[in-house]
Amino acid sequence: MATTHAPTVTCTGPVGATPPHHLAVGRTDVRGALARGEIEPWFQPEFHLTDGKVVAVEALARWVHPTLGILRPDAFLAQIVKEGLGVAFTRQILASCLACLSTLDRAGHGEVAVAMNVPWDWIVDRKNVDELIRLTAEAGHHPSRVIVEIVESAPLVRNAHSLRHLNVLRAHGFVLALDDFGTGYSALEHLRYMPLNYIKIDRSLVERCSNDKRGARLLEGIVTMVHGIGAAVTVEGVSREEDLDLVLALHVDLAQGNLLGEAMPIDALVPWLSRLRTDRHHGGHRMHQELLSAMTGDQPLHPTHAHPSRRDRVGFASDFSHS
Ligand SMILES: [Ca+2]
Repeated sequence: MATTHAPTVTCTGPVGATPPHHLAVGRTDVRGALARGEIEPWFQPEFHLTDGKVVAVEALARWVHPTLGILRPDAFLAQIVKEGLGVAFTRQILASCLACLSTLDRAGHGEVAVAMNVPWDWIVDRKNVDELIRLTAEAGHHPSRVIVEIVESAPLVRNAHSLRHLNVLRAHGFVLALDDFGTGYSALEHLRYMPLNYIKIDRSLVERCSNDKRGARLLEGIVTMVHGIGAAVTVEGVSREEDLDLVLALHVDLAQGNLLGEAMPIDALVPWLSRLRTDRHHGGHRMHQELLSAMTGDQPLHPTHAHPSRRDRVGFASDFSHS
């Protein structure tokens, strides 16, 4: 939804640079930025929690601003929509996502899928759906490597067209996810009729849950419910060790967050994935080894860092179940 005042946005520097700080951004020239290619997707890894492998990367738009640094979508997305550039923006992100898959293929990471955020009103228009199918085929990628994350900032209108389009995408092999579940307009009712593969639980439900037994039990119930309809659960916003402990204990399927890997440009993603793979073989990546150890119950490879076993984590889950 468009805003009429200058928003306060979070702005971060390059990967590995200074921590986030806040800037006030006034009127922005998003049209020019799109034309100049200044707005591009960065990619955040999503880990499967049964084996610790990166199965997908989510495309998150970043405006590489010439003077203000790296701007997140809350600085410019509303303006893009306000200026009627939403479809062009999504098309541009899609093209970058397909190019990302080609780059990953060339680098030997053909097992990694890409997830892109798609507004509900984009799905409603059959032209967009057909374009997604066509461009994916032309790029030579199997649709199963494209995860469509359905997002909305207004109530979703259930109608025959949109349902048919979702079923068309599923029939072609695309992976469908409902984004930001548990907040805003992402309602329980959507789980009843949408042909979804994944439900992405909003970060707000995970934050503070490790210290909030009521919140953790709610999260546990959502995971059970989603598994009950045959879909998988992704949790966003895993940013602390306690968050990881919790999602492992609750049998969440996939996790994403700055603790596991921040969003990064494609040029940084490829060496990051390659380094992760190498370190996985040699036992050198601290975070990843801890993740693997936690999932398998193996002893961590870093004896100086005490890490609870899987059995301990089950006990951790029981704390929430019986309190
Ligand atoms: Ca998303």
